[in-house]
Amino acid sequence: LTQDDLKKIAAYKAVENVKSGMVVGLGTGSTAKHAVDRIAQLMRQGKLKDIIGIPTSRKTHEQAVSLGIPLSDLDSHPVVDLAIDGADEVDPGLNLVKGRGGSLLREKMVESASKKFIVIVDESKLVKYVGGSGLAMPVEVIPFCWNHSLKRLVSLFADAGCVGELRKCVETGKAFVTDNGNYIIDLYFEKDMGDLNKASDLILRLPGIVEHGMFLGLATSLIVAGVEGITVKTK
Ligand code: DER
Repeated sequence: LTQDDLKKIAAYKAVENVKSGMVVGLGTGSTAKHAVDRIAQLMRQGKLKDIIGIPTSRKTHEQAVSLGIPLSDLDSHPVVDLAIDGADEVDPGLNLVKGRGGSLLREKMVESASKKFIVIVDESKLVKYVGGSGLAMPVEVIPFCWNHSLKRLVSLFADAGCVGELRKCVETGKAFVTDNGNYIIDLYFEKDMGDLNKASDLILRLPGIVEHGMFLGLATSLIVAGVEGITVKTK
């Protein structure tokens, strides 16, 4: 079983929760891609009808259009029945790190408007604490004085051994620009940052910060696909 097989297994399991007539938040990333494919497949088979998709990125919007999934947005559907999305990290309390694909802002807007939010991951995403993978915890910032924002963010978490860097496009070497025209500062932590809600408040209080990639208390259930099988954890 490859990692992508596991992602597909988790995604297909999550889509069992999609019922005809639902407004469904469509996630972004390589795991969520399988869920979107599966929804379209069930629609083609006539097993799912009257689905309205709310995409969490331009990329997912394009995928859904190519698959013929009818789409809308939060202006027309301020409450979403079910969102299905991947994550970069999941801690034991179902807190997430998301956004390594750069879509965290629209993902968080959709997922915070959803009655149910199922996170789909392969087992490599499980961590003991948020930031524990040693990989990026993304923060979306306005481009204006991004380096100032970077320094203020890093100084907030100095005792967690935090460093930060502007996310760049591999091809161009230029700053990565999100769907919303903003930049991303990737933060890396050596140690646990402690109280996550406090950390979230500190980050969002800084002028120039748009949103961060910690999804606290948003997920309502978790589907993990591992080599030993699937586990489902519901809050
Ligand atoms: O960027 C994102 O938020 C993605 O959902 C990410 O968290 C998971 O991406 P993956 O399924 O490709 O690992």
